[in-house]
Amino acid sequence: MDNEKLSSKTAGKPIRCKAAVCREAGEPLVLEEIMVAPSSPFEVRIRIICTSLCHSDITFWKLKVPPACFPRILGHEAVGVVESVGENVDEVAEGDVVIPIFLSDCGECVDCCSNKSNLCSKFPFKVHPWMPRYETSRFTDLKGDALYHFLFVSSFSEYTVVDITHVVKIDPAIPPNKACLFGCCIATGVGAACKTANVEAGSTVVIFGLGSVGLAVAKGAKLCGANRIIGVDVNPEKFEIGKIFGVTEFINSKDCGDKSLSQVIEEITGGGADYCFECVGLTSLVQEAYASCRKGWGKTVVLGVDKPGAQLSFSSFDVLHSGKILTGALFGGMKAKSDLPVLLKRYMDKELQVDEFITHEVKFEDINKAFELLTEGKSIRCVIWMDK
Ligand code: CXF
Repeated sequence: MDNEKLSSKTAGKPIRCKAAVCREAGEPLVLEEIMVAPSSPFEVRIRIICTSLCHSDITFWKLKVPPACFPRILGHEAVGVVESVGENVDEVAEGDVVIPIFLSDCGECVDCCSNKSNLCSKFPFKVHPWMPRYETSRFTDLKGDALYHFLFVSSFSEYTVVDITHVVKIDPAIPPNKACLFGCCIATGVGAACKTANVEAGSTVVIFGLGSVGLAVAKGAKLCGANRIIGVDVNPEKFEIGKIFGVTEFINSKDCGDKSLSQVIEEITGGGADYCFECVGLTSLVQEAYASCRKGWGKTVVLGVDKPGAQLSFSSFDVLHSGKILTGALFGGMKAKSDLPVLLKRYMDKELQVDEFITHEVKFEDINKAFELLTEGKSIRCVIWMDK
């Protein structure tokens, strides 16, 4: 090991710290002391400053079938400071502020070298219990038993270890409670509108589901100059909230009478929307979104996470005759290392505001409160501070 890299007092040694461990599906997280091993080569050990809670954490917290596995350290939307780095890491150094990202950007594979994809094939995205490179865990409980990782991030711990291909160095001037949101929600929603769909100025956008990702899509669509941003949700309170994020019209999907949602949308848009975004994770809604976009050029982007194995069904005749595009995007199609810094700059330049996403902030010991707020639909984003 390079001596220069052993500059911090803790580098190269295991760290004992607090983590919120999910020991059983759907049960409150258990705050316990754990051991975090030092980074192996190409890895970075990060002291988490704050993390936020995303719906995907809830999905995998509740899930009882594979890829669920316990005990696991969840959390994948965070910002932290590099505590130490393993061998062969030159891109970041101790003290750097970083965002760990659930998608790898190795910079070497065909996909990372292409500007057409953000899906690394060296370390493909999976809901995996291990570190990507060595298929081992860096976490153990005080009995010495391994704790599983989550989405290569596991931010519900004071310290975590992340592969360098999953780490993005950021401007330390960015407020941490805002920075962490860029680790999933903002990048996913804004990226989906600005990069995956490449929404054209003057166009009509429909967003199915006004949760945090849907609201981030609205922000992105507004940045792109969309003319109409139609929000669809079952909760009428979401319209007032949506307006703050750029939503211009609202459809309550429960109030469509004897028409289907897509019939209502086709009527009010005069033939279908230019872009549809499914942000719930329901196959039936993906089908409605596809049916709601305009023949010839309509594009539907799927962002929601449905249950494992959920299947879509389309008539092949309709697909042939519609000329529509259906695509999915992880992380909004954004490349962690090249696109995220550009988005963060747009935030720092005040082109993109994100303050309104943060509805709650809690201390680490109150992390289960964050779960309650999100499951009860009371929060958009609840930031969890590790040391406050
Ligand atoms: C992701 C979040 C992590 C699980 C898969 C979906 N969302 C956005 O890309």
